[in-house]
Amino acid sequence: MTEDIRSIAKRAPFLQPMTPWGKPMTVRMTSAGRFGWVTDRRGYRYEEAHPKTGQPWPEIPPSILTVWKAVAETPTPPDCCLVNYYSEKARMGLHQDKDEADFGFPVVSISLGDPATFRIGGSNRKDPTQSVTLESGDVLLMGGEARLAFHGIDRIKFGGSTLLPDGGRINLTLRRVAPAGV
Ligand code: MD6
Ligand code: FE
Repeated sequence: MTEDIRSIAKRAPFLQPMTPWGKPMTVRMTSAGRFGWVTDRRGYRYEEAHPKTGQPWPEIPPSILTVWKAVAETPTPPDCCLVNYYSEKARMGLHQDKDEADFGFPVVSISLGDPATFRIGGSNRKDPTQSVTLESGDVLLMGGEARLAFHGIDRIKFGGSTLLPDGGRINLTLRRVAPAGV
């Protein structure tokens, strides 16, 4: 699967996303599938082309689609695989994934490389949170009531895995952006 991610990044280079309020994110991102998730001064959204190359995103590799088929409990395929790369100091603030059309579809996440402290709460930002360590190979599904739970990454344990030659962590999140049948 790491080879497949390398070929995605070759055609759709990792970007340093900028939040709508002008702060660079610490995570590097790219995508595969019909839609890629992007953020800049114009806000968070899905786009059908890479913002730098102008090209469509690469297809989602079969090795990654297999994970969705195994756990998502829907015949509808995902149309976005967001690829996040965390280097030593990268983190991701508490957020909800809610730019998709139908929250009946889950978000399926695959963690690779260094372990990370994942924090998850409820559907209100102020709800109490719990932390869990995501290790390389872990698959996490957020569906049903948890679909709109706030979540984020507090930190990674840099060098805690030897999977990636330069260290760090990759997280893949598979989503269905468009409604079923579109
Ligand atoms: C991460 N994950 O694990 C960030 N979103 O690096 C997410 O933001 C996420 O793990 C939706 C569903 C599952 C996730
Ligand atoms: Fe998320």
